[in-house]
Amino acid sequence: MKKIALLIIFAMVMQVAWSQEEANYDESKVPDFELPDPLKTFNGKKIRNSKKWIKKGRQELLDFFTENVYGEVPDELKIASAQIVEQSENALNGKAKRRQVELTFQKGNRNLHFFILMYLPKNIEKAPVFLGYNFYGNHTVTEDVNVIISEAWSRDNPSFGIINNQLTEQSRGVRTNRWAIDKMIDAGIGLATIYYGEVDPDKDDFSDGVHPFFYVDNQQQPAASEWGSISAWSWGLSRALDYFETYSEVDENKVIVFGHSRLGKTSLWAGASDERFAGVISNCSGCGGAALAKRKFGETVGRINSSFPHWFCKNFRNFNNNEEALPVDQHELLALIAPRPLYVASAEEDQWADPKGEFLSAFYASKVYDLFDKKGIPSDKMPAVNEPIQNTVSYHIRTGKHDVTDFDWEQYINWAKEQVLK
Ligand code: GTR
Repeated sequence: MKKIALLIIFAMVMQVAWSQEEANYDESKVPDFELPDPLKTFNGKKIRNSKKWIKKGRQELLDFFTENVYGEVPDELKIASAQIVEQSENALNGKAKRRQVELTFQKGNRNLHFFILMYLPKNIEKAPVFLGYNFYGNHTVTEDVNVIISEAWSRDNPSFGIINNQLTEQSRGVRTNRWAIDKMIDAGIGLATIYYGEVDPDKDDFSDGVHPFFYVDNQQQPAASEWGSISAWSWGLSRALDYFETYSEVDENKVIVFGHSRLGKTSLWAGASDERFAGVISNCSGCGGAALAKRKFGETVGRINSSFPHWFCKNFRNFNNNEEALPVDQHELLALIAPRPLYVASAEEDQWADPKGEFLSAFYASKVYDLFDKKGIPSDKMPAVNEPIQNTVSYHIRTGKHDVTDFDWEQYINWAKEQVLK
């Protein structure tokens, strides 16, 4: 008897250890799961029209994701000052206007600054823009020598010359391949980008970035339902949008929020939680982004919460190795963006992010778009590689790895022109 009990305990321990270490990449090992229906309320009532969706379904899903996944923003913090610190009418070989704006936030003796770098088409008075964070500073997205180098903390990356957590001249232009700025400008769309580390350094430390602005008494970190870093980064995107509402050269009604990977999780949450964003793009966002959690394919909830304990709110840990217990899944995050245009993209070699889970999520979210007579993903059969489906909800899977490529931008630009800007 004792032996059997010991064996059972051993098997349980091994199972936990296995689920923490091994990622599943085998479609035949994807568990059977039931996806919650976005058109049913938590207590099982059917949602039949867009009005009911907005009032009831959307609201309770938004509340759930806020309190249990990304975390709530504790309070309001408005822009204290906005200053154009540098500008040119003749940037990018005369193609575009360049603006660098410093936003400052203040509370007590705390200050936070972040810089928005903008390239805007010259011939448009009020330009639509793609707004997205970059990973290593604004000066990495272009060779332009005028772009200010951020002084904020950065993850080291010796291949970009980033050591001692400091960005330097050596990393100028190292990420131009991820930002097809010329193509955007040629299409009449500007780019606004921010270094995400200025809003919240990407490390498990809640003493820096925007989080401490709201601590009460001796609080050292956010409460279990309060914001992790993804929610803090989303907050920053919304503040950039606040700025555009006051700024004449950007059309605040045509801001398309974009992000890759962890910053794709961020663009989705920004688009879901702030309905002012006109369109949303998720590039290889994976777990905690577009990918369905219940498939447990590639990265899982337990894995992401242990590798990156600061990204989500603490309550999300209740679902570590326990995705079955989630009353929602990520297709419902996507549905929160309806009826606004949404683009989900994957890369064939990015199995860690579960391309199929990202696709199915867009497909199941389309049900909510139907309520608004907006066209989503018409079938649950994945399209062939490099063959985009472009509707109000769009999807593509391209060849290649976890990255942002010219192919991706060409699709986003076409879709933006057709679905967002028309
Ligand atoms: C990975 C992480 C992914 C993705 C990626 C990134 O290590 O597991 O969820 O966010 O980082 O942001 O580059």
